[in-house]
Amino acid sequence: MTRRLTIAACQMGPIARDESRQSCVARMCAMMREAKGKGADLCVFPELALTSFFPRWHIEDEAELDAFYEAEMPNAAVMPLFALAAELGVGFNLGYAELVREADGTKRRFNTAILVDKTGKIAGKYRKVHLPGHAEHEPWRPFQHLEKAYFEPGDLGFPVFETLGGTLGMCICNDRRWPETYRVMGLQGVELVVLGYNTPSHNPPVPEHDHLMWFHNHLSMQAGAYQNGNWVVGVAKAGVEEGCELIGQSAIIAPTGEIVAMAQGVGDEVVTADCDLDRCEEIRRQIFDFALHRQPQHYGLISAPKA
Ligand code: CDT
Repeated sequence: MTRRLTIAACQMGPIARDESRQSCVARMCAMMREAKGKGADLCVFPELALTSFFPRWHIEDEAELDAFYEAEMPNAAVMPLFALAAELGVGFNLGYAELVREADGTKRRFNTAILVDKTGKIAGKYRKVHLPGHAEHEPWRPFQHLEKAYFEPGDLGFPVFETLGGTLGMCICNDRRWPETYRVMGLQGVELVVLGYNTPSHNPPVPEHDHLMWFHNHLSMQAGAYQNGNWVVGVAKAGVEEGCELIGQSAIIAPTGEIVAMAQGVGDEVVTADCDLDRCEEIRRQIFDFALHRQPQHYGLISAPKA
């Protein structure tokens, strides 16, 4: 059986605040068809791909906030994407805001991603662990980053899934900057990490880093790929969204850390690469043989509870 997957990084341009789910799904379906035409086995879509990046707004009205979340998955609005995946035989990764209603009526909110297999069945779910930004309204900022108010940290860990002929894992946006994200999946034998992101080019607390946002994006993902010997596919929502510039640079990265394909623009764009999952072994056997070289007795601090 072949261990090669053709992966499509399906970057999205801006989503307006009033753009409907149906419109976003139609854009994704068009990209999935294009990806299939290029031989894709898997389409990777951005973080929170069904709505505008709403943590940039301070939203006090609960009903208004709830409108950005999905109470079930799949639902009527996204069914065309699930149906198309099954029809074409293409898997996909989709990020969305998840609203869970507990039996006692309590609401829980997560920044979530799912992996859907080639039959249109959900094969895996992940909830974002590292939530950036702030929990209170900070009016001095030109735009907010209220992920800490609108989501709770994911409670599923970093699971990996046997699907599409390989061992796949997910993370979401800020997670890609943390080495632990990749290592925890690497220790479970992950071969492909897929992720979506919404990264503003301006970071209000440290504007002196603004010119480094593109560099840090690739630096993190290339390091995660090389240091664990896995493929990484990072996909942006890019362009000027509601006045806020989001970086592009969606990339497919080999286990050697090399970028093998990258988006050219900041709009809807499909970029594909032929990814041989067996290449993970090049790194895992020759450089980072975990069984042979890791020294976990010296790594205790990493997993110790926060002081
Ligand atoms: N969506 C998301 O997690 N965005 C953050 C912005 C942080 S500013 C450095 C990110 O890590 O890209």
